[in-house]
Amino acid sequence: TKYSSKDIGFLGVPFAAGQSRGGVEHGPAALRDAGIVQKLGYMGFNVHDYGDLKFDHIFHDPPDIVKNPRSVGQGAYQVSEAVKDIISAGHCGLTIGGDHSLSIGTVHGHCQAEENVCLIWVDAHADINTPLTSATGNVHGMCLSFVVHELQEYIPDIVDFDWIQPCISAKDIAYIGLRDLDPGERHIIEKLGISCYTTHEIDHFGIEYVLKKSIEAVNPNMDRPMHLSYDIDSLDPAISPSTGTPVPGGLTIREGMYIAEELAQTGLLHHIDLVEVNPLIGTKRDQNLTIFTASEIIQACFGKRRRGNVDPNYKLPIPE
Ligand code: 4U7
Ligand code: MN
Ligand code: MN
Ligand code: MN
Repeated sequence: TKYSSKDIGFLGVPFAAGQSRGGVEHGPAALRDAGIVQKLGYMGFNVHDYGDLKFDHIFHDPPDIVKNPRSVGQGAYQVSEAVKDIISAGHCGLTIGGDHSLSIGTVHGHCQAEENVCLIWVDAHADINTPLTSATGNVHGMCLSFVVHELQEYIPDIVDFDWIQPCISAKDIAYIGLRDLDPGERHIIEKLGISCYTTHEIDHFGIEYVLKKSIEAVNPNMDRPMHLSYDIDSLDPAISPSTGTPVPGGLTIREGMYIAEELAQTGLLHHIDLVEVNPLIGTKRDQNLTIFTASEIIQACFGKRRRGNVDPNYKLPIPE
């Protein structure tokens, strides 16, 4: 199948077992209620709605080395199968979370469907703890460790995680926006040489330089399909307060939009995750603001530009 930039495979993932706060499972419904499917339609996309995944409630899921291992392991498997179908159908995937543990599934499914995928991870956090370096046991802070080849000797056996095939190398990952790293994560980034521009580097070099270098790091010839995993907590809590692990000093809306607009212009984004919107956190204003921010970022990822968009065949109306 040939990839079509005009077709979006939309998938809701109402999933929360990768972390400890209730509400993040309502992210897909909140963005649907805000009209995201229609907005992408107005932009000229054919939106193929794959619905929201349904997860069996697992009554007996005691912690292993991680919390909720069966729920996360089985849930991420469902995500992987769905994303594999979406990418195999030639669509550009859009997955709305849900907590970030679902990205085990999106990255895995994407890599099953096409070769040579590279990854841009926009987040306050590196999400690359191993189950043994994690201080919390929450899988949303470990998702990358399960899919990165170089880390496999550090990953213990976990019930319902045995289906995961590592599929990404350290050189295929570029981090942007990090500002809250655990010691094990900092060690892994340095040991494996992962491209990493924290908010410190954004302050120093500016977002334009940081994004250019990040793209060059993973896609120097601009010939690889790109997977963008966008954690809403990468942005400053002033514009995205309703999220489970907010960290002060985040990306401005302009930096966040710049990343999305520029990546859209590459024409190489084959899958986008937008995760960690928790519509139950904060005031009504906080919730609406966070959902609005997420909706604008998603549209920018699909080509909506602040400079304005116009059809090349636009005709100026003439008075009668
Ligand atoms: B998110 C944390 F300890 N590092 O591992 C952990 F600070 O998907 C946070 O980026 C992880 O929101 C945050 O639990 C995961 C913690
Ligand atoms: Mn995060
Ligand atoms: Mn994250
Ligand atoms: Mn978070």
